[in-house]
Amino acid sequence: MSQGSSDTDVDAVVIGAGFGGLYMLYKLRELGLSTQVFEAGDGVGGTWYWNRYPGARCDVESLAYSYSFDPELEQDWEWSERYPAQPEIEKYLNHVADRYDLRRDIALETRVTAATFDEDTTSWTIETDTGRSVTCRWLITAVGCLSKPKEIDIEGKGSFAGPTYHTPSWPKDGVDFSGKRVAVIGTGSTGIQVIPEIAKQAEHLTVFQRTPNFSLPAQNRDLTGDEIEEFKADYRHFREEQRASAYGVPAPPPEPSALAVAAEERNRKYQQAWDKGGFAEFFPYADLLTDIEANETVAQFVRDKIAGIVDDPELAAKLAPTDYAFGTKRPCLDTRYFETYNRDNVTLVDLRETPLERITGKGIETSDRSYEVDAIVFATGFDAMVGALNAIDIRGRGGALLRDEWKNGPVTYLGLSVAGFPNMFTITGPLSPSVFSNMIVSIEQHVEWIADCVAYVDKAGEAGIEATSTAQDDWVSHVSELADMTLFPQTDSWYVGANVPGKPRVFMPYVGGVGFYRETCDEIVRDDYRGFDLISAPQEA
Ligand code: NA7
Repeated sequence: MSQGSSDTDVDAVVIGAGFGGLYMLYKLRELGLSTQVFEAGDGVGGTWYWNRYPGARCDVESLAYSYSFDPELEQDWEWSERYPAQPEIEKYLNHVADRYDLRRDIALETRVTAATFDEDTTSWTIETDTGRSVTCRWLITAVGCLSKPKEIDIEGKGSFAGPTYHTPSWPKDGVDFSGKRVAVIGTGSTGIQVIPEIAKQAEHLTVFQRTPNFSLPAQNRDLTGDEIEEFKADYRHFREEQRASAYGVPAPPPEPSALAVAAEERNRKYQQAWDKGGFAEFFPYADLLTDIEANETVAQFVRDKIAGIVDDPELAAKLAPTDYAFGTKRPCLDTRYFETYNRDNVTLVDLRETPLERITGKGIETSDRSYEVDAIVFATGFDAMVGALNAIDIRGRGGALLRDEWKNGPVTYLGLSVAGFPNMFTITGPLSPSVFSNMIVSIEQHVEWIADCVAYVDKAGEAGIEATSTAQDDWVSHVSELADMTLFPQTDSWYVGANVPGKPRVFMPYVGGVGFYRETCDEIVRDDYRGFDLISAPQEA
């Protein structure tokens, strides 16, 4: 047991049993801490437990989107495809849970509803929807960045007589759309993955698009035994490169400016990236996300591709984004998404021309007509970055409620810690690289940093640790100054909360890159946890 704490039921509580929660449990056990993980789902996997809609697939390559903490695990596990599909990632996480005997400390089907800090004992009381309550010294949230679905903000959403499906809570047994007229609302990463799959099965698919998205071909395929072997032979080196990279995916260093080279040369590079598939090589110039003119070169390249794929020029124009910079809304990776619109059984409804007015018993009404359908699929996104944390009544010093502290947008120190909420850590919390990176690289870095911090406090014989508000203010300013150097804040995206009505407009990820961020976090540790105060254990009477 850790020292310096009051008597608590367990040393640590971790909320969530996805990639973050599972590894956190593993690390806390390594430190000898007793840990209770609470997970709302009836299985482990987090994002990859819930998002089981047809076509659900990660857009980071499987060999990179996996744990690096155990070289034996990465050697033993065999990925089958270049980009892993949901069932394979879920299987991987179940394997991890079994391999390290993690399940005995995970309470499934248990949602944390409240967490309250007690200043006298430097401990937390955690409450759940099953009525179970636990006290702990350390509270670690591993709730995911895109895990709280956005409330469906469409009039009449409950009035449809047929079945409705929400992509983040897809039925485990799947859905058969054969012979059905299906509507899909939403064309973000999820819509772009689900639409080609439903189109293959449904009698007719009508896609309701509000904002077109830039999407690139994944060029997904099966991995060959030889390439896996070759990759695994140098895995450790690859992991080093991941950690030092900008997005947790090694990429060639960018040239300074897209505008400094001839159009033919630029297009040659974009074409090369297009053929290769994925995002990694799609940003070959450093100014693509800082200079709108430079950005336009790649945006136009993708628009031309859409025009080349979609047979009907009018339809192609509707599918091509024109009013925001490429990459400033999360770009998507697809498998034959634009090609799907060449099918006879697929119709696109452009909600910018004819806005969606309401859902009725029979289907969907826009400003000019109604569409009768047999099933509706909502792929309408998430209350990103803060939604899952704000859904819990987290009370820190003086009973302050976290979501009140965040009413003007999230404030954190390093995206890891919040002033006034001692002994609480937020894995991939807002204002850390998180969604701006290969999540697994960021998760591992946070988990290891948190474990080191807990060990440091224990070694010092102290009861806890807490971010100072000065350090937090400085971090919040730093994150927003970095973002302001880019084109990101100008676009209405979930990065700035623009997809959720009433959400404060704050750019929530850290854009300085995971390599630089890691160095900053490590430097803070070397500086005796600069920006943190230690909390002394209460004196015995
Ligand atoms: P996104 O990217 O937020 O996409 C949601 C889509 O749903 C998007 O096209 C929205 O249009 C659309 N939407 C949302 N609400 C409505 C209403 N009321 N009417 C019409 N259309 C609506 O979520 P995803 O799940 O696709 O992807 C989230 C992330 O998960 C993704 O970026 C990856 O990182 C993984 P809008 O753009 O708001 O006009």
